[in-house]
Amino acid sequence: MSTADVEILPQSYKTDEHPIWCPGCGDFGVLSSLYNSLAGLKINPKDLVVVSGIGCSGRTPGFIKSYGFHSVHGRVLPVALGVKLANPSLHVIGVGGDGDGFAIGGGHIPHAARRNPGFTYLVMDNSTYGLTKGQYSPTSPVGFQAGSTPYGNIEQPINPLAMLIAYGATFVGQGYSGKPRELSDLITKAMEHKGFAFVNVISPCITFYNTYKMMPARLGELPKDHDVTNRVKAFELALQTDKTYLGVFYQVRQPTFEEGVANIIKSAQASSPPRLEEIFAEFD
Ligand SMILES: Cc1ncc(C[n+]2csc(CCOP(=O)(O)OP(=O)(O)O)c2C)c(N)n1
Ligand code: SF4
Ligand SMILES: [Mg+2]
Repeated sequence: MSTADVEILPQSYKTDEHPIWCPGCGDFGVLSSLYNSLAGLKINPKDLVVVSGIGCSGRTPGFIKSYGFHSVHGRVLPVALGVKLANPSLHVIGVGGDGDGFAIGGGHIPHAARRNPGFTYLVMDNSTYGLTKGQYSPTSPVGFQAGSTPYGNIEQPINPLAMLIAYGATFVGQGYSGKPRELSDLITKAMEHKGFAFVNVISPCITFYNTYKMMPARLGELPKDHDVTNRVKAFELALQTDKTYLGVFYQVRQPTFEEGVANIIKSAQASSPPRLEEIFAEFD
């Protein structure tokens, strides 16, 4: 992967399009952290592809000077995997919301996690469907009141970190849009990771579910001596939902999907695969 040979600054990634998010939306913090990480890593915009789903968060590719694909609701992961597989030398980032990723797109998560493709998946988790006016989402708490749950949500929320650790993602972390410097460090680590890197970002929707006031009391640091390769411990920490821990919960190095595919191609090229006529002959 090449890095830019000219000086590159966070603002170098800004497009002419101004985000139309509500003033104060958490997604602004995520975007500025992302600009900082990209500049710190000196990623050449021509080597970057940002893939999104649908939602307020799904607008992100429009605000980053790079290749971008504002795809279909819930389909960030298969599209990003396809991009990475087509050209493994690209830096690929998938972005989307909690509804996009954990509701309609939830079925893709186990397969992305176990295949371990080399890209970063950022979920801007505001625990609501922001774009469609604040319905409850898979991460809304019990009791959440909205137009779709006027008597309060009765469903237990998904725990994204525990889910991704359980499914075998090789990098699992959590950040907060209100702590952009720490978030940028986390995104940088995720992008440097070789394999599937999942980052859940608490990114409040100030219009439909403003959690900014309650967040400071909830925030917690992961224990300094936490061994990120200890999956059981990472799972235990992910389950401690009385605090919102920020940082890297889990990280291990395992073969990536694209490395596996490259090996298959090598093996196939080194052997003499059956000719098509031979395969067809079997069905005669
Ligand atoms: C197939 C399909 N179903 C439903 C929708 C309507 N829809 C658009 S965005 C969205 C949910 C957005 O919530 P989330 O993914 O959390 O993103 P946010 O807006 O909160 O960033 C829904 C249900 C759609 N666009 N396509
Ligand atoms: S509706 Fe919520 S998530 Fe969407 S832009 Fe406004 S504050 Fe952000
Ligand atoms: Mg959302």
